[in-house]
Amino acid sequence: MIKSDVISASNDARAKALHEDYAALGEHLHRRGIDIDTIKAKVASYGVAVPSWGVGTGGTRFARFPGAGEPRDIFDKLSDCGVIQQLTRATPSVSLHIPWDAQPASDLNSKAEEVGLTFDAMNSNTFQDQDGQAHSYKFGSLSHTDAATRTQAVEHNIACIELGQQIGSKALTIWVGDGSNFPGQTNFTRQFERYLEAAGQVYAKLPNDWTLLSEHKMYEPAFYSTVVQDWGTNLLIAQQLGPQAKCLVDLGHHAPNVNIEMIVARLTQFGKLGGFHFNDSKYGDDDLDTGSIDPYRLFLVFNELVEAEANPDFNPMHMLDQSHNVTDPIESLMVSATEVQRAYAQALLVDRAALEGFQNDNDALMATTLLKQGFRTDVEPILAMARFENSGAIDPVMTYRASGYRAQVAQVRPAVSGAGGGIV
Ligand code: PSV
Ligand code: MN
Repeated sequence: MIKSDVISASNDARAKALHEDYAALGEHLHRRGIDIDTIKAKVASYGVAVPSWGVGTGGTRFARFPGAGEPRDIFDKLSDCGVIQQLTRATPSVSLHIPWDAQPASDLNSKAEEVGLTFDAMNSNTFQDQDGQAHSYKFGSLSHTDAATRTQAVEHNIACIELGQQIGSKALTIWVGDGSNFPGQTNFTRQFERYLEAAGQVYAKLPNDWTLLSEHKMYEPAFYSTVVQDWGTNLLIAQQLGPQAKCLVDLGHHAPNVNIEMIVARLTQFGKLGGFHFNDSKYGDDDLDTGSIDPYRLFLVFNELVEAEANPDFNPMHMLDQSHNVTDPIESLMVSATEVQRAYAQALLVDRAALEGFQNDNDALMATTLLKQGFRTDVEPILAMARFENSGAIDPVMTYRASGYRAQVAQVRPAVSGAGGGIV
């Protein structure tokens, strides 16, 4: 964790300017009929989960260039996640990936308590073979042609639920890489039947207060066809399995230019939007930092979420899912959490009644200008004030750099070597 005097010193240097900026923005918003403190309160209570796997340097299939002081295990990862929460106050929970993070529940719980975190959705992994497992996932997992392989994948998912129950998680996210690489390799229908049957066995073991989140992705690692390739197939799964099954939307899992905010609206309308993996992308599943490529799209997604907020049953889970290759993962995750909060704050500024009026009058120009007005508003003083009042850092990245955290942990975490990808 970061020493509190480091945070105070950093905040002391910035507090006067923040108060001035906050007051100026408050006046500006007041003229627009918006109470800044109301927006700040909503932002302050907003949280997005950090992916445990995000705090290590990712790497591509070409190479991985590890940074100094990389976490050695889930306990180091939780320490890093604790720092992200300490400075941003926007990331109160962590989403685990099993078996990468498999450890006794009591150890996970005590570490989480020590660093002030809780556990979000559990992520199963049947896209990789694990030491000691009997059957390979080379040709699929929940949809494999071999019944014993499917059973192994089902049992792994059930084990994730069982561990999750002991650490306070309330959701299981299933993403499978199952698919095919050649036309003719698989029978699309039979493969999906097998998937539904196996996923149904997992669903049957879901505790009553849990959600099963199914995550679609267009391609990769399968390059010709993927079993759960889009939101349509995902919706079929969620409808087939039952009311506790919902769809998870990873922003990077669509073809370029797909209207993701509209997918969000559709799934919301039918009660099947279960959660998000936030990230950004330029070409494919790039896992770039949230809001780094297309912040307007992120805003438009939040515009749909704010629109749906009035429904008390609407409570999708929010998680980041990123891979960091050229930045310090802690810095990237802090900035990304802030970007998600920013999109939320900007969407809250949109006058919904006025928007509806423009829509009903078919005044396209005024409608879109109104949205843009929310997006163009610099809400940084709101975000910074929410952090400051919540004992976080006015400027998380500069405070983190001033703390020397990375150099300190590097002294006890041995350097790891970069693995080659072994590719073309
Ligand atoms: C797959 O690309 C994915 O988005 C899934 O959420 C996985 O759990 C995660 O990335 C980590 O590999
Ligand atoms: Mn994902």
